[in-house]
Amino acid sequence: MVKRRATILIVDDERINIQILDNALSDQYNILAAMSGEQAIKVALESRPCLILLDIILPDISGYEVCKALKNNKQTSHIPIIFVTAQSLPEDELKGLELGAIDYFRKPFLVPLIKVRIRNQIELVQKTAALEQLAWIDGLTGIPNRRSFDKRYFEACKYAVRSKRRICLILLDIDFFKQYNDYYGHAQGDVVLQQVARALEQGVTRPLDLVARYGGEEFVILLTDSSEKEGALLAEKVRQKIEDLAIPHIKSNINRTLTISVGVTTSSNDGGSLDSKALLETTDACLYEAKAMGRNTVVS
Ligand code: GH3
Ligand code: MG
Ligand code: MG
Repeated sequence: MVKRRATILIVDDERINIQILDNALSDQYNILAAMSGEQAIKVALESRPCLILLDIILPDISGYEVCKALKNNKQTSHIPIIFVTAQSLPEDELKGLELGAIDYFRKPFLVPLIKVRIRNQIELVQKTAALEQLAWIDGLTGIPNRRSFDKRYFEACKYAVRSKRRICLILLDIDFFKQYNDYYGHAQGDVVLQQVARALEQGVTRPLDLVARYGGEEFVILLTDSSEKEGALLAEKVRQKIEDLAIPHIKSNINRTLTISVGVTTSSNDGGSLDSKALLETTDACLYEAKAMGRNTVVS
C-alpha cells in the first residue's frame, strides 16, 4: 500500500522561521504555511493538515486564540497542534498545553530533535486514523458500519427534534441471498455485497445523508431533513438501481436477477419527541411486509 505523505501546516509571522522548518521537514512531508492567525484557521479548515506547528505571537489574533478556535470546531478539533514559540516561561507552556496542544517547542530549537518529535506525533495520528477506520467502516464494503449508523442516527434524531425536521429511514435487504451464496459461493456473495454498497452510495448523494451496512445482507439509508415523498422516491430509485445492475441469480424467482426488498418510514415533525427505536421497528416491519408481498418491492 502506498502511504500518503502527511501534510503539516506551519504558522509563523516570520518568513525565516517558516523557511527553517520547511527546510527540515519538506523532504518527508507536504508543507503549508500561514503568516497570520486568521489565515491559519482558514487553511486548517480547507486543507485539514495532519499536524499544525503554531507560533504564539502573530500579527492579528494570538496562537492561543487560533488553538482555541480550532479545538472548538468539530472539523478541526482532532488536528494535533504543537506550539513553536520564543515564549519560554513555564506559564506559557502550561497555557498552551491546557488549551489542548500536544507539545510545546521553544525557539531556538534543535532541528534533529524537532524532526523526531514531529515524526512521533505523525505516526500517532496515522495509527489513530487506521483504528478509526477499523472502528467505523465496514471491512468488506468500505461503507460506514452499524456502529457508525447507530451514532449518526442518535445524533440525527436529536437534531430533528431540536429543529423540527423530519428524518427518513430506509432499510433494505437482499432477496434470497442465502440461495445466492449456496449456488454461487460465499466469495461471490461478498462481491455482490460490495456491488450493492457501491450502487447505494452512488444513489445517495446529499452530503448529510448516510448509507451504512446494517448487518449481513441488510443496508440502511438515513436521510436527514427529508419529506415522506422524498424518502419513498429514493427508496424506489434504489430498488430500481439494484434491479438494473442485472446481477444474475438463477435461484431467484424474480427474473433470475438479484433484487432487494425495501422498508421506508419518515418521522413526524410535530416538534415533539422522536422515538428512534419505534421508527426503526416500523421501518423493519415495512421491510418484513415487502418480503411477504413477494420481494423486490418498497413498502412505506
Ligand atoms: P430473504 O429474501 O427473505 O431476505 O432471504 P435471504 O436468503 O436473503 O435471507 P436469510 O436471512 O435467510 O439469509 C441471509 C444470508 O446472507 C445468509 C448469510 O450467509 C448471508 N450473509 C450475511 N452476511 C454475509 C457476508 O458478509 N457475506 C456473504 N457472502 N454472505 C453473507
Ligand atoms: Mg436479512
Ligand atoms: Mg435477505
